[in-house]
Amino acid sequence: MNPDQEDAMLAANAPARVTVRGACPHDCPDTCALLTTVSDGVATKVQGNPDHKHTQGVLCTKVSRYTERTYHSERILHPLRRIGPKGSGRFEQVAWSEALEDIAARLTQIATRDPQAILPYSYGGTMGLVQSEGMAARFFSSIGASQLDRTICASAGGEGLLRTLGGKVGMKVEFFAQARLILIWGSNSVGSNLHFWRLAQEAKRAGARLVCIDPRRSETAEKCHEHVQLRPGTDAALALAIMHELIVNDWLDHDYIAQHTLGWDGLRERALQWSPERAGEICGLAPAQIRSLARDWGTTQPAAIRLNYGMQRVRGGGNAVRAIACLPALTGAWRHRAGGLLLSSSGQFPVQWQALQRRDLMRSPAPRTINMSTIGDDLLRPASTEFGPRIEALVVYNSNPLAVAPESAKVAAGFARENLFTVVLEHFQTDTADYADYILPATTQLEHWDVHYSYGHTDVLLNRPAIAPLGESRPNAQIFRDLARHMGLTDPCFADDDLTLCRAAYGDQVDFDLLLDQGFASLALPDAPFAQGGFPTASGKCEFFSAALDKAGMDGLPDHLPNYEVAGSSASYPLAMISPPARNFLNSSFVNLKSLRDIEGEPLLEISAADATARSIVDGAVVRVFNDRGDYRCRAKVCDRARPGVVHGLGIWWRKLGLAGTNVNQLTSQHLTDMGRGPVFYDCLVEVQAV
Ligand SMILES: Nc1nc2c(c(=O)[nH]1)N[C@H]1C(S)=C(S)[C@@H](COP(=O)(O)OP(=O)(O)OC[C@H]3O[C@@H](n4cnc5c(=O)[nH]c(N)nc54)[C@H](O)[C@@H]3O)O[C@H]1N2
Ligand SMILES: Nc1nc2c(c(=O)[nH]1)N[C@H]1C(S)=C(S)[C@@H](COP(=O)(O)OP(=O)(O)OC[C@H]3O[C@@H](n4cnc5c(=O)[nH]c(N)nc54)[C@H](O)[C@@H]3O)O[C@H]1N2
Ligand code: SF4
Ligand SMILES: [Mo]
Repeated sequence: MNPDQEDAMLAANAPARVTVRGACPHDCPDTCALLTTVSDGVATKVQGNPDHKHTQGVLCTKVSRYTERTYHSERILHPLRRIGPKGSGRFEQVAWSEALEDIAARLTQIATRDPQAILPYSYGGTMGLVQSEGMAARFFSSIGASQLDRTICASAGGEGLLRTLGGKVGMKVEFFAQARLILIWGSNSVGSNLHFWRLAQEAKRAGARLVCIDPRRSETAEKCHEHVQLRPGTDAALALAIMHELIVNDWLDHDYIAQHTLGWDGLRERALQWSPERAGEICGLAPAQIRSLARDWGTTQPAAIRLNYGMQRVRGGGNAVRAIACLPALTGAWRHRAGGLLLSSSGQFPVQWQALQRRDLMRSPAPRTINMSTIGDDLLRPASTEFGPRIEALVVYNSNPLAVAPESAKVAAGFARENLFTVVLEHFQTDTADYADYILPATTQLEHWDVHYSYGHTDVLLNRPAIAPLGESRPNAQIFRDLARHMGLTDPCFADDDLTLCRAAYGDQVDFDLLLDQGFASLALPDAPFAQGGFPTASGKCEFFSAALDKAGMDGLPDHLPNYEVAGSSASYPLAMISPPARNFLNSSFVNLKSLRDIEGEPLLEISAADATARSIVDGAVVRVFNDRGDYRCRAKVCDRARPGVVHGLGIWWRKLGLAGTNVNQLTSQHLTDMGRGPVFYDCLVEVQAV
């Protein structure tokens, strides 16, 4: 049966019981291969594919309940038009034709004045190449809309990696199982990178030592041999002090440094300024712990670092990633396939971006770019020569900015503007959808085609639709095709169907028949990518010194940049707050699934006994967490997960499902990182009070 026939069969609700191969769409490094059981056209079970080596038949709790999400009684199944005030969440059902005609007319009207007043807003709701920016990019380029700088997650670390290793490249994840030492750095793998954690366990059973570097005593930290509980935003200081020790003890691979790195003399001089005593002061660590960590790194082979994005959501995030990414080259860890570093593997996929997204359709000169991390300020900005036109229309898909973007009070005020026209493509009536003029019902991963890359392994995955679209829902790509037609766009690229887009995503770089057949395909990559150097930088070396950064007027060498909001610098707000993910939510997705919300209970603030006692806060009390940007109510959890001086507001609750209509992003700021223009969610001072 060819895929089209299979589609037809599914649409016709053939009574057969079938198992359909798919891919998990979520913004998670594991990119699992799914097997969905379908009986009489209804998906009854979603499981991990046992044949896929990275999935091994295991899914996380969230996605093993995928049918609960798909068939949720609150799924949006019809186009909706606003009937109440913005934000009130009151809508009426309308026909697709009416919604599309009206939206096209409104967008056309704005575009006639200046198409840059239209802004797409999207992120990682689905990571599929087709249903994320596949057809959407073609549409927004063609109409001349403003471009969106998609910085909200990984851009500081991404740029740090680019300037050091040359891109989002690194170890093959499977070889972590053979390492003798693993530093799990800024990552709660148990919660957010489960399949990596399994490899780390395998290494541990074979005798490896696991060290977790994290301000929070996370589910992962408590299961490692050692927890290095540093203050938020001090990772570069720690990495530089490790280098200091590598140098003074001569735990260096001089040959690797000479042949495959750039800028050693400068880095050596910089690192020698970072004694464990100096770094210890900043990090809040005993110098002896830094010395022993350096000894472990300097004297164990093969040694590997699993870095994750949790440590780069602070002012110096880019520099911190640069400093850490230097460590494997100093000791020659890259010589072994089980040594080196992995932050993201996504740069290794041969995605045919131009064929898929057709950026050639963009007008010249290119429209302005708006940073998604400052959407609060930008929605409130009037027209000006520097900024350009005021934002008059927003098309939101695959994202929930009211919940996830920093400084929510401003985001909410922006979305509440009566003269802003907002369209939201969604599965559910999220906090953001409450502010829409139109909500358009989107299909879920069980209902559409897509093809995936991954940032945690190196396999391509194909997702076949398992069931027919529920209600009147349509795939994102279909909605953008429909809008293109209603706006009179005639380029033949708008006729490409989703399967054609799936093929275009990798062109002849991946065997599509293999994908159709088995659902996944491994990229052909060397086991030890930088054993003999060959980094994808301009110099071909690991760049301790970056000429590109230097030329841009920045420090060419990595350094520690203190947070914008350093603990101890404000009498009013003495506590540093980080807001890492709660294990059973994925960003703000799944918060509306009762069974998962029941596990998480209520929005929590983890606080140390010392800080709680000083404020007469008892375990389980409702507290007010606040700073000049706003306040947030949640329940205090007095526990040793938090070190004194640091509190953890676990994320990311829907505002309307929290205790008082706001969530943790009411407190975060719109400051940006040193590199990559990213948000600084974990660089945030607060005070806490019992209520
Ligand atoms: N269950 C679940 N899984 C997820 C997600 C989710 O929300 N829930 N989110 C997904 C997304 S979008 C991403 S980007 C990825 C990765 O997302 P990450 O945010 O990296 O996810 P975690 O690994 O859960 O958390 C990072 C860890 O970094 C720690 N941390 C905070 N500040 C610092 C610091 O300054 N230094 C150091 N060393 N550590 C710090 C936090 O305490 C936390 O334990 O995970 C994905 N997987
Ligand atoms: N305070 C704080 N804030 C954070 C973070 C943090 O750690 N702390 N983490 C940040 C990070 S790492 C990230 S990546 C961002 C994530 O921010 P987002 O990418 O906005 O992630 P979600 O909150 O999961 O919202 C995704 C939405 O897309 C919808 N969706 C899923 N699939 C589809 C589809 O096929 N079509 C359509 N139309 N919609 C779909 C889902 O229903 C969901 O509402 O949040 C950031 N915000
Ligand atoms: S969210 Fe992550 S761990 Fe869970 S099924 Fe998806 S890819 Fe796998
Ligand atoms: Mo993310």
